[in-house]
Amino acid sequence: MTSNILKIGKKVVNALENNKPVIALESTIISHGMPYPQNLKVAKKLENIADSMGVVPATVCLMNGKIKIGVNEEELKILAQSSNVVKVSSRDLGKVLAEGKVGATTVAATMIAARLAGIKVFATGGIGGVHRSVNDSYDISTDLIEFSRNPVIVVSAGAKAILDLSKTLEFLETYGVPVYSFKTDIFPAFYSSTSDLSVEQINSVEAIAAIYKKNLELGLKQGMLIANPIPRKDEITIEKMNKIIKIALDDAKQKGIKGKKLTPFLLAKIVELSDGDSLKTNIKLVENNVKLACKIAKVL
Ligand code: PSU
Ligand code: MN
Repeated sequence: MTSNILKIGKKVVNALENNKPVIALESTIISHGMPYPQNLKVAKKLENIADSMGVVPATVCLMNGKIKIGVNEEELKILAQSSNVVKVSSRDLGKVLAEGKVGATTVAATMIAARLAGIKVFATGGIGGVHRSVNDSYDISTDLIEFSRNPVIVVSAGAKAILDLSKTLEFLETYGVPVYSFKTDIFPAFYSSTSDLSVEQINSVEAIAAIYKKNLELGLKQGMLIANPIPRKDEITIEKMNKIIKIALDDAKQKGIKGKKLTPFLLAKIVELSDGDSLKTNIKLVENNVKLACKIAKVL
């Protein structure tokens, strides 16, 4: 289904019409999750990885009052460089479209866009979730809600370690969202391949596709979270990360940073505190997720 609110790139249209594999990619990670110029390099690299695997990449963003599904190099540059790009989650979509501003889509908004365009698989770094401060702040990412109402398979390195992972998993369970870890029963913690939480293990892309198809047959609207641990050689251990995260969280609290600014603030602070190591890890894990998403898209 297309509508005039979508502007789908030629390659993506062609792939969707001919039943060729497509994956969606988000743009908040480019505009608000990583610093320039690494963000631009990463955005291009992710598209290249998909291309080289025979899968059409569809980076999603908002421009000129349309949801763009698939962007060109010029548009990637704007997303990476401009300081006026709005972080767009579900509730911001209508407003930013009405105003014709440039918007970078979060996991939540990208899932909506993927559903509208008929894209079934989406790769990101780490999804948003229940924040550790939830008891005071009530901060729970809309990403989790959109998982309950958009039938899209999202490949993520677990959930961002800045979150309360246990509550994040409980929330997803309450909303009926299937969560599987790929080739392990441990739920990974973004920068680290392990955590003290376990989820159901899934061992093949065929098994993922089979479950997804059954869920569609059942008329279920929810998506699916595939947790893909970062390779051991690229990880930062959870012990090391927890120390850094604690300092970043304290800093955010002291500065009174809340709402949609919190996640970008924490990510940037963690890059600073880890001397850039967290950025390298972040890049590796997204690349790893794109590869798995491509394999899933090919069997679907
Ligand atoms: N994963 C990353 N970097 C990011 C994000 C995810 O590696 O910047 C973004 C995603 O777009 C996710 C968003 O949807 O952070 C969550 O923001 P919030 O907690 O405000 O819902
Ligand atoms: Mn939030």
